[in-house]
Amino acid sequence: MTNQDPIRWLERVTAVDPNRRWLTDDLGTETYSELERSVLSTAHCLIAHGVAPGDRVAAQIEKSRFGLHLYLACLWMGAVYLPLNTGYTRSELDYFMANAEPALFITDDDAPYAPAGPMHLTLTVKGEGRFFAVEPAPNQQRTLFAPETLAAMLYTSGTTGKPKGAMLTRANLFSSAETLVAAWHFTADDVLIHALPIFHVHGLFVATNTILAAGASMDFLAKFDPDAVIDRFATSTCLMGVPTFYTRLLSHQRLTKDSAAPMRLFISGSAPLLAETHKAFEARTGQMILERYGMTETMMNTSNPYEGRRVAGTVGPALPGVSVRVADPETGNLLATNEIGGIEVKGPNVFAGYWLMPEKTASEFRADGFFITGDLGKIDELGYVHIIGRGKDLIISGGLNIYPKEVEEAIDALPGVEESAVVGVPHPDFGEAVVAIVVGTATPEAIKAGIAATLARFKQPRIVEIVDALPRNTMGKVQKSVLREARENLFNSE
Ligand code: MLC
Ligand code: AMP
Repeated sequence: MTNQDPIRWLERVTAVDPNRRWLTDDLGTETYSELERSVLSTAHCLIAHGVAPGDRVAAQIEKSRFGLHLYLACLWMGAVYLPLNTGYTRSELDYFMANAEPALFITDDDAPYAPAGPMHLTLTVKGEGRFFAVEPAPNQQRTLFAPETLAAMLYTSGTTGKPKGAMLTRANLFSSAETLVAAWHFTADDVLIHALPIFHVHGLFVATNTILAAGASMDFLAKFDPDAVIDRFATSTCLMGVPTFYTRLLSHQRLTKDSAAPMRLFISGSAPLLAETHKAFEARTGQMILERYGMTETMMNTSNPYEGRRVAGTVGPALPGVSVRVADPETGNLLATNEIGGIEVKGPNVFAGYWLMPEKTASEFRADGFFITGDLGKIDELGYVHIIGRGKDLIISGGLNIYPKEVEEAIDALPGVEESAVVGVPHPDFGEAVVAIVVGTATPEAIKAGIAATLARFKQPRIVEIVDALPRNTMGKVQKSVLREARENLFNSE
């Protein structure tokens, strides 16, 4: 059991090669033994602040190595790490605080938001702040936690209402990263260009955990910048990104066969990669992007093969140990090869349920333990999964999820608004962009200003249109597909 724990990854490297590089960032290089020391001292500060195993530690902090120390320190001492998108507004945070009841809330600075419940400390990207203004607890042996113990909680929104806290266990984190190391052939010699945020599954678990599990290294960039990423090709081996990374790289002249040659692997996920992007990238660099499919609740489900055919427009077969099937969304009956239905997943990667929502959790699992993803797709004769669409009303913009319902509720609460419909419209940079179609006397400007304080920037509509009425079907339901189709080319000229 003890060997099947994420903290073992760290101990495994420090036992044999303590001076191996963990990451390089703006502050310089950090070795694995330095990482271990930082994780231990951060864990002892958490304990000194009164944080106990099982307590939630919420953090809304800019990306830095100290965020990784905090995450791993939570794992070390058994707290549940709760990372929050830095774009979340005060009202979004109020909900998370009330729902998760964290013992501790950490931000970059003291200024904007002080929640009523938890202790509030600061931790900056330079590793300063009130978090360290405490005498660390005396050194102690690491406690061995059971694999099913909660390790992290990540909020995902829902089609019907408020965000849900997806509970991920130590076993989820461990099995997922171990699977990816093997599937994607990671070794200690790899260097990952890490340009994703670390408040989501992709940047925190798929990227960071896989590197840790392989005992490999990262170039840890504060954010995605195509120039900085291309600069790193010469000294790196792998990039993980959302499709927007690849479309932005493609619009860069410095992306060539030569510049990309030192890299062994480009991975894409979190949103559909257009087949044309896949093909354009191959034509330009001679390398095929490896697309995979995952979800906050399930970590990674499928992946195109490392060796073998990477098929554009598919997300590849189920990863080893993961079962993926397609079923009729209504009846749950299994469908045959190439039939389109709901994608369902089972395996050690699948989460333990939604925080404090047992009924919601139960309704999203089949009796035999398969999780209903809400994605629509099919499995072809070679076992490759094709994602055809979404059963859930969800927009994915630049790899970030937006639930239209949440945006509609914010708009509908404004004066001069009768009703609204929010849809995702094809966008050349973000894949999809948020557009609001509103009935009422309010102006687009007033609506944009009215929701600015309640919704994170990435959820706010790029365009607000005022119309006389929304199209409805005979049942009175708003026809979002009609609204979407009429706007297919809205962003083409951008
Ligand atoms: C930024 N903006 C966005 C946005 N990102 N709007 C919509 N969608 C997004 N994703 C806003 C900014 O606030 C800004 O607003 C304007 O758009 C232009 O910003 P930018 O400078 O172009 O954006 P940038 O900072 O470069 O960010 C774009 C990005 C970033 C694609 C690099 O969004 C990103 O790193 N996305 C990755 C998200 C991610 O990690 N997803 C994984 C989820 S886990 P203004 O005010 O200037 O108009 C998951 C599971 C799985 O899904 O399978 O992996
Ligand atoms: P999240 O809730 O942020 O974890 O987003 C998970 C959702 O992202 C999935 O349910 C899919 O709809 C979508 N997704 C992730 N990877 C892919 C992919 N490679 N292709 C298409 N959709 C994807």
